[in-house]
Amino acid sequence: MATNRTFTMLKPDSVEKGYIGAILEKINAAGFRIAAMKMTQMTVSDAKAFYAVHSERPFYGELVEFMSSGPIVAAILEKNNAVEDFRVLIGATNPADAAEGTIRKLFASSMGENAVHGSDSDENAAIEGAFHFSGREIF
Ligand code: DAT
Ligand code: MG
Repeated sequence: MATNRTFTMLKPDSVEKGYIGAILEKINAAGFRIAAMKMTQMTVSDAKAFYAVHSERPFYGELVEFMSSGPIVAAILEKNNAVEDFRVLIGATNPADAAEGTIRKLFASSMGENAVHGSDSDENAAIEGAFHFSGREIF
């Protein structure tokens, strides 16, 4: 397993509820190194572009509205097998289906407001990281 990177966002619900510290603690405890991190807010057009792959899905409008509704914490995380291991750490998309101890089980309230984003492939991790960070912001 090569050391590699994934991209995450602590979504507006996590920031609003004061869960930034608790979620970062889980990420650190799972062995991820933080390569980049910032608090930011996506505009509606940012969120439309970020989630363009979902543009035909019925929840796209709701997703774009929610993800642009408040500040997020965006980060690039490094670890062996980063993409897959982070998906395990966050749990299923629907928190009702998420395994015990996962970030979504602990902190998410619904399918839409599900606490965190995690990239689904190395290719998308690179695209999503570059969406939010310039080269000078990645360490
Ligand atoms: P994931 O975030 O687990 O990769 P996804 O890529 O299928 O899930 O969808 C992106 C986000 O869209 C997801 O985190 C929450 C929202 N979403 C997905 N399916 C939904 C649904 N059926 N209803 C409402 N929001 C949904
Ligand atoms: Mg996804």
